[in-house]
Amino acid sequence: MLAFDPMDAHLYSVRMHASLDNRHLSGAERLVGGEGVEEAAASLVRRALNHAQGRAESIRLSVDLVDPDQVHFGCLPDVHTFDAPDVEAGREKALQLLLLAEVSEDAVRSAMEHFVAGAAPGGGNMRGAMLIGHRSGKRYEPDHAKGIRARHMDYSLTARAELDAALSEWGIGGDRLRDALILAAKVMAAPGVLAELCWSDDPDYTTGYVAAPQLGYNRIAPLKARGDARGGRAFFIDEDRWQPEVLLNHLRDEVFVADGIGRIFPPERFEQ
Ligand code: WAQ
Ligand code: MG
Repeated sequence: MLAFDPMDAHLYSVRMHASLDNRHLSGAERLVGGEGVEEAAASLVRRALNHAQGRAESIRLSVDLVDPDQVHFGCLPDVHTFDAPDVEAGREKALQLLLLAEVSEDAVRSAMEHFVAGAAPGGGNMRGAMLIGHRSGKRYEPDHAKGIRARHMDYSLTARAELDAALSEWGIGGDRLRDALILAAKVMAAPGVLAELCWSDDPDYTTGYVAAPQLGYNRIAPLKARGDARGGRAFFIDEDRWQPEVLLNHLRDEVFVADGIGRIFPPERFEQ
């Protein structure tokens, strides 16, 4: 699979962006040593060509050498999975978890209302995340269509293999989970971020999550109804402490490689 040796001084970012009718279809990134670039590029192209929501019309690949001073290693959060009886119960569970992470009920409701309405101007999906004030629920991201995008994160070869093995014991896994988990790991390490809420804009993917440093990565199914093509991401920021430049530098420019996994808990079914 991926070739990545932490001692390799030459780390490359290999990024793929696929579009259809000038719309974003799929995007992903791998961080690999020089000898892994070719395979990473091939696997990303394969992924773009096999996307469930249509055949890519245009696929762009970029390969960039990463500044070694920007590379940080860290562990993945614990993974919990909650199966809710319905969307309402799932969202209530998400609210309860976010309250534990010091996010106000107003801020949670604000984020969810934006997801439901379509958080981009005109009611579409955003390309990145909203930045939501933890008390006021106010939006701080400068561009409401683009949002804030986190990038430059991946698993080491061993962490990826360990994760896949641990997840498969409970019959879970896949690209989506892997991508969301590594993104959440980077976001929860960001200075000024208290928690994250996400559900996909893919109409067939109804599982979402709440992530926070003290709570880990909490998958909740369902957070939306099947067939609903709206989704989003909110990074809840501590309005008393966050510093825009520091946060954006972390999310955009620092390079995060997970070289160890957390605990994977068995899926838990709950009733209201
Ligand atoms: N940085 C910030 N926000 C992003 C990024 C990014 N790199 N990529 C996507 N987003 C935002 C954007 O607003 C999308 O509309 C929204 O997130 C949802 O993106 O089983 O698949 O890629 O544990 O559709 C979560 C559960 C799956 C996974 C989430 O999100 C699991 C998912 P999607
Ligand atoms: Mg999507």
